[in-house]
Amino acid sequence: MQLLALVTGLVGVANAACPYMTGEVDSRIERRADGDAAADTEEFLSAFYLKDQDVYLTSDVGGPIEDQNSLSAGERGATLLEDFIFRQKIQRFDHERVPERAVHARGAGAHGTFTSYGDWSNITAASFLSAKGKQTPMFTRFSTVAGSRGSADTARDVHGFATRFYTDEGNFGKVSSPLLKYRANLCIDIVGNNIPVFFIQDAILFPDLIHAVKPRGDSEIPQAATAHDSAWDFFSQQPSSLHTLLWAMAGHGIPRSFRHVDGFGVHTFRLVTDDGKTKLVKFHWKGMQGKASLVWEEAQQAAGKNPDFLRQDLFESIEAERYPEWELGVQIMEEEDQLRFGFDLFDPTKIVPEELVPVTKLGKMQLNRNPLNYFAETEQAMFQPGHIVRGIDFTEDPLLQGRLFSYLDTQLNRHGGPNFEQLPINRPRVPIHNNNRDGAGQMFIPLNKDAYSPNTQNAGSPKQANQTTGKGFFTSDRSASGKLQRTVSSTFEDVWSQPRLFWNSLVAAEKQFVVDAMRFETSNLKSSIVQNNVIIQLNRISNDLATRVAEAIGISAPSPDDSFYHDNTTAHIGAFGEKLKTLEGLKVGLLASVSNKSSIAEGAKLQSALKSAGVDVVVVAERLDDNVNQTYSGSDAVQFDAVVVANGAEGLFSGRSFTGKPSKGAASLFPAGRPLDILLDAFRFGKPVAAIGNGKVALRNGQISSERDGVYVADSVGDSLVKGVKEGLRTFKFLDRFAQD
Ligand code: HDD
Repeated sequence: MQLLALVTGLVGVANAACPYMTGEVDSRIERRADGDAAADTEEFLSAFYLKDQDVYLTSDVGGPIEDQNSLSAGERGATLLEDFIFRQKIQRFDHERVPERAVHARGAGAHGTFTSYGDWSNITAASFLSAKGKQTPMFTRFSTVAGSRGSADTARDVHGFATRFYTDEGNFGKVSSPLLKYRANLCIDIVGNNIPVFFIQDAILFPDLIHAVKPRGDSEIPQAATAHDSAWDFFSQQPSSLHTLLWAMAGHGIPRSFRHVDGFGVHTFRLVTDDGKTKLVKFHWKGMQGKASLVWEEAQQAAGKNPDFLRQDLFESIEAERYPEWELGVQIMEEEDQLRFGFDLFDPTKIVPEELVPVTKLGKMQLNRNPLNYFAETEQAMFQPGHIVRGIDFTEDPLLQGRLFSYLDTQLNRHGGPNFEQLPINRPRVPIHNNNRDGAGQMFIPLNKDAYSPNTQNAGSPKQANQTTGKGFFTSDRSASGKLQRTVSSTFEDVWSQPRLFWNSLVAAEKQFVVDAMRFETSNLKSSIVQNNVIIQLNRISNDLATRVAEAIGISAPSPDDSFYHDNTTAHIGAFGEKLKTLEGLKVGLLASVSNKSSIAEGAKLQSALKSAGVDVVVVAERLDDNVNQTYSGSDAVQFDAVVVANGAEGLFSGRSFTGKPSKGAASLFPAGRPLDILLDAFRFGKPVAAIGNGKVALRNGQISSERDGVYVADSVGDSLVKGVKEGLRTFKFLDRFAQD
């Protein structure tokens, strides 16, 4: 509180004994500060909050101002250049944007807490893993890769999963400012994706990959899509991309929500103990919600109906105090295992199958605080794989090595100078003691006039820390030597066996989704050379896959190219076919009618039955009314994870949408046939559907057999309906609904 008053006073905003704790934002702030490690983040960030209740408008330098009209010479006269109020306001507006991220521009973030499951000092000196129950504040940002900042959330893409830990690693400097009263905190970022592998093996190819995937140079088309010639030209010329591509074409490219993805650090990293012993590890974030994905038609609809599909889900879940959680795990390997599994652990296009090395769970992340300002927190969060702490070290993976340069460079570009680490969301919560100086936007006032080392003038300070004194950062004991060369390691050459492992491991329906996705993408290509090259590459993974895609684009079935064929499989690799672990935050649409009040009353009954599972029931009717949440005109199947037709609403479902005529009176309230469309779309998108009492007429009109899996019929909202809907939601997608070649 004292801190808040200090800062608000400094920036000229009226301050009292914090008179602002009212309203939506304030309740969020209060919730943010209630006892866990994130309260640390909260207290720290609150020093920077600007609150505008009951104060006068001021200029940027603090004088109270009026800004309703610009200053002019006479009532009709020209506007005067001397109007500094006008100039400042317009100029600030003109400078509101910073460059969007070159990739991963579209995203959403949240604060959270990491809790260690134990004392892991046997494998790492990292302090945030040093004790059971130890909590560390975090900030996590999810994203898509290819689209611009305003692109639709449900474009098919790899999804970013960038996590930052504000850890309490070892800087023990003297605290000199009330703004810096926090114990030492240092950031570690695991900047990963929801797919465990990457397109390329050498960072020097990253601009080529991104130029190929991004829109073409002349028309800037297409937005957030890979279904164009340059993308597939690159993929088929650079077959290291095939493995990641296959994951993206499967369900992982179109997740149901950010809450329903797993995350991966992708590279192999090193963990280092206090006495310098190293292990090689792959980082995993295992979602405690389970994995769930959309299907392509649904994702396309969602992109138009609600471009904010993913960010809205995350934001609303956290607001509703349904906090998503992920367990941080590591696959632990020895230095001598680098080539042991038949591939190179430093090749980022490879997974280590969990049958070979199981995942050891180290702790849990819970996301429990929404940002209070999107720009200041999420947009200005600047992650770097180079942010590591003592106890974690890099490896020779050439993709990782290149990233260590690129992220720092990109932040310099986005912020326009080197002081981006001083922004509240990026700032380590410690007094910074070094001889780095100046630069645009310096927020500190360094008092040491002798900014060099070694020195005697400042009694040798800042002193050098080392492993025993000051817990200095240290690098593991590794060496590098070799003849200079520009080459791909021979241990990186086989880029087909693992895509085949992935393909072999999918359930049949998800294989079909991959085939359908590839057909969609390749049928959008103009170049038959590129199309042929794609089939050649797919054929090195699987003749079945290649043949099925080729058929759709008029290319004759290729003969098997079987050098890399095998029958191995691995578990839990697909996005479909496994039950959800929790139903929290899922939505059921109850399709009701205002002309029959009892149909609407079923909403409350269903809601109370599903409440304990965290499922929300949304009552839909012709128009807004008591206990009606939304109208048919504002509703679509993509908004719901299951759809239930209420008893008494069947009159709205007369015949198929393209032939049926809606009943009189309702016609002007919603597009013709919308209720039936919602039901039919829900069914064809694989969702559970149900009917209560006469609501089954709607199923009949839609030619949906109540014998099908995931279709539930009951006389009333009772145990059997609720059990069915819950089971249906857990299954999430009924895969028999999708035709297979
Ligand atoms: Fe990257 C952003 C993930 C390879 C260059 N990357 C970025 C973000 C994620 C990833 C999640 C968004 C962070 C945020 O939310 O702000 N990138 C990856 C993964 C990779 C990868 C998992 C491979 C294992 N990236 C990669 C390479 C390069 C980059 C090889 C360049 C040589 N990535 C960038 C970047 C971005 C970025 C251009 C854009 C914005 C930013 O860094 O902060 O520097």
